[in-house]
Amino acid sequence: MRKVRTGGGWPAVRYTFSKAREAGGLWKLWKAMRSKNACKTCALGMGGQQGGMANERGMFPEVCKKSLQAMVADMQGAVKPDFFKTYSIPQLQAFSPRELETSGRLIQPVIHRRGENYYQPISWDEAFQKIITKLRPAAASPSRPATSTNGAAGDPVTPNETFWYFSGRSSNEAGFLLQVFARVFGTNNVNNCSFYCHQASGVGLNSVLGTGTATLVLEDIEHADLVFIIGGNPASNHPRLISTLKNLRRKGGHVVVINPIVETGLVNFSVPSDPFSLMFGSKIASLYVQPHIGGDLALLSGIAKRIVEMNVHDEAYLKTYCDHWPQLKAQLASLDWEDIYRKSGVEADAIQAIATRYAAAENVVFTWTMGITHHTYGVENVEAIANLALLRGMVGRPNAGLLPIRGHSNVQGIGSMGVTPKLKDAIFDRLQSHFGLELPTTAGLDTLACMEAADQRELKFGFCLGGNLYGSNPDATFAEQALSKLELLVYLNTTLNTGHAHGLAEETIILPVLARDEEPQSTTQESMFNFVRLSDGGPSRHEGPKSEIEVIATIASGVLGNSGPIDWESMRNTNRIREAIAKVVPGFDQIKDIGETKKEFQLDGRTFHTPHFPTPNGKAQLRAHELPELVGAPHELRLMTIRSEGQFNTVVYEDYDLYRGIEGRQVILLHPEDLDRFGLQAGQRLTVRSATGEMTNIIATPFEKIRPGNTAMYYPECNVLVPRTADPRSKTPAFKLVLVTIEPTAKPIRLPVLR
Ligand SMILES: Nc1nc2c(c(=O)[nH]1)N[C@H]1C(S)=C(S)[C@@H](COP(=O)(O)OP(=O)(O)OC[C@H]3O[C@@H](n4cnc5c(=O)[nH]c(N)nc54)[C@H](O)[C@@H]3O)O[C@H]1N2
Ligand SMILES: Nc1nc2c(c(=O)[nH]1)N[C@H]1C(S)=C(S)[C@@H](COP(=O)(O)OP(=O)(O)OC[C@H]3O[C@@H](n4cnc5c(=O)[nH]c(N)nc54)[C@H](O)[C@@H]3O)O[C@H]1N2
Ligand SMILES: [Mo]
Repeated sequence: MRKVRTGGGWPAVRYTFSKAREAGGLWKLWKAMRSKNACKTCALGMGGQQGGMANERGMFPEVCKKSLQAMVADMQGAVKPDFFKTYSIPQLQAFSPRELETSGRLIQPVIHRRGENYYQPISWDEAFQKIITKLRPAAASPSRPATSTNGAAGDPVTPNETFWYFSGRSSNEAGFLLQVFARVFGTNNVNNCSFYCHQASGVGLNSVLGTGTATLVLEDIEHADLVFIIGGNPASNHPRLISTLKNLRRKGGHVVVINPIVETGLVNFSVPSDPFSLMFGSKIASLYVQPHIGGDLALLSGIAKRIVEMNVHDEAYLKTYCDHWPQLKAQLASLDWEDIYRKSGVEADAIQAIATRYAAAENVVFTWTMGITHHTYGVENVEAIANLALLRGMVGRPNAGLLPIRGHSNVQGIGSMGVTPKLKDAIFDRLQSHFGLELPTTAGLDTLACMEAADQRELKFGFCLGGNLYGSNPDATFAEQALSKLELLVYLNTTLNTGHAHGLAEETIILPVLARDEEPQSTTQESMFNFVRLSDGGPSRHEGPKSEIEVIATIASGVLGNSGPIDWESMRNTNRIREAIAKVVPGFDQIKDIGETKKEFQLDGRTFHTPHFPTPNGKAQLRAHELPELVGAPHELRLMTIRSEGQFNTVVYEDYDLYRGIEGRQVILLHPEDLDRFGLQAGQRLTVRSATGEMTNIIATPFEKIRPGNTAMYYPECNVLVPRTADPRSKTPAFKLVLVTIEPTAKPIRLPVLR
């Protein structure tokens, strides 16, 4: 097995060339990568009008493996004409996520009906008619037959029997159009993948600061002298952040990593665009601390307690710009050190080392990812990070602040566009007044609640704008069952994923859509720094797929007609959608003529360089927390479910996890001490059990970089093990803390063959 001691580097460069071959040549890939479209992977915001491979400050070249993977995946050939005739549903179910992804680009709408073995081709017209008939309100459609001709699945549904799920790859325009349509249709069951991702960050930041996104811009990090990386693996998942960290280290700054796994790429990374770094590697972490999974709240509180004990907090700032300082101070003082060590798994000297670094720094940025949000106390985790930053006045000034490192390339924009069950008051009011609408006021359902309602047969129709709702869900067995109870489920996707094989309703339609850089018109995306980018679109690579906007506009005008308050037909034009966004979404005024001016912009009111926050009294609200117990009996392990280097969420590009050096995905990563403790051998086949499910024949893989007592497996394959337990405040499942037991898988009993 290749041993990798640094992230990035030559393997990343070699990878580029091998991907170029797959894409049909280096020139073709180069052209695609340089086109003026926002990057399709994470929300760091590469591309747009600065040209591909440039960051939002115009710096070039900025590129990562992920963007190549995503680009090459979109550049692949179409699924073979006989694909859906060749592979039955059981065969598709046996495909791995990688095999599904590499089956090719979807170009033809297909439908699967319960009881049949295969997906069948269906024309666009038929598909639209089916969906429209299902949704058309009785009153508005005298032409609809009174009784259904298609059995139960043909009966129309009422608005609150539908749900609308959005992934974070679609444009602001598609997101806005679909959410407005769903509301005018009559439901607030509108949600996005954020509920499985950074929702806790939005809720936590809002509770402390009254704003839900990063408080700073990219340039601020460049001038920071200390960056915290908490609960994330940006070396694999946000590689371009690593160049920023490398530069910061070179200038004498520091990086503190808090993560139960020592991630190779966070220790050393060879940045391919920097010759010196490429040759010799760059040190990333100055200090690496390994808490137990779920130990962050105790650890963060411990650091805060130490900062106050050392008297290096900013008492004047806390008194002037924050509420509840006396309460937080008293609560920190009351915490018991032994309790902190035990619950975090971090000892006094490590806490002291972090506090000392923090105390010595002038400009500090706190970043975090899924290791923080994927817990039942994800919101508290985020609040504790905010507390820690506020303690030294690091929020509301240049070169410092809070930065949730977002996942999908436009997940933040999708949120800004109002893809949440409850609309922000301002958006709600402006939508009503601008269009003269009457919007529903019923409580909408979050993502997991939609799945549960589907399981209760309270929902009958689902519409998924991208993503893989089945594959991203906790409790995969339940997810399959819940979706199977729907009458009609519509997927808009570019490629096949596990949802298309396992997430089957009575009738399931897959509509093939264009990727961002194939759109006939320009679209916009929002980065995690609140920067709005313009993507030009480009020529379609295949005949067949339609633009998401066209699909949504067709369905909306078919269901609601065009004589009402909104002329859905005219909404096929992205300029028209942007005019509406400018009128309705606060801060987005400049989006109105971005199609012409091409002027990308920073959203107003999102960056905080002075300590005045959009809370009712303008002050930050400090929050005190109880420390959660460290769970896990001696016979159990705490399991985190994570991504490998070679995947993007439920899409698996390759089975090898380069920086961790792990071959294969049906594995459980165990510290050698745990292997010994349970009397197991490396390579042995294990059964992994949780309260929710079990997996057999999982390979025990020694991994000395994980904190003993904790273990890791790859998502989405392991989602059968993840319970539906969610954070009550953000509704985010605890994907990073699943209690499991392990034992050798019993060998299959071989019965004698009777002759
Ligand atoms: N290559 C690639 N890039 C991606 C994605 C991808 O799948 N592949 N997905 C995108 C998306 S949608 C997202 S949300 C992001 C995800 O980006 P990340 O959050 O970085 O990804 P995960 O693999 O979920 O994260 C796990 C990290 O959290 C650590 N961790 C686990 N539990 C804990 C804990 O209790 N405490 C602490 N402190 N750390 C913990 C793990 O050791 C691991 O390093 O990446 C985005 N970018
Ligand atoms: N156990 C476990 N579960 C998790 C997580 C975890 O860490 N552990 N992470 C969670 C997180 S952070 C997230 S964000 C979710 C991910 O949840 P989702 O966003 O729902 O899933 P993805 O796998 O990103 O979706 C991939 C699909 O998007 C489609 N696609 C790609 N580009 C486009 C496009 O331009 N338009 C359209 N319409 N479709 C497109 C492709 O067909 C592809 O199959 O999973 C969550 N689930
Ligand atoms: Mo995510």
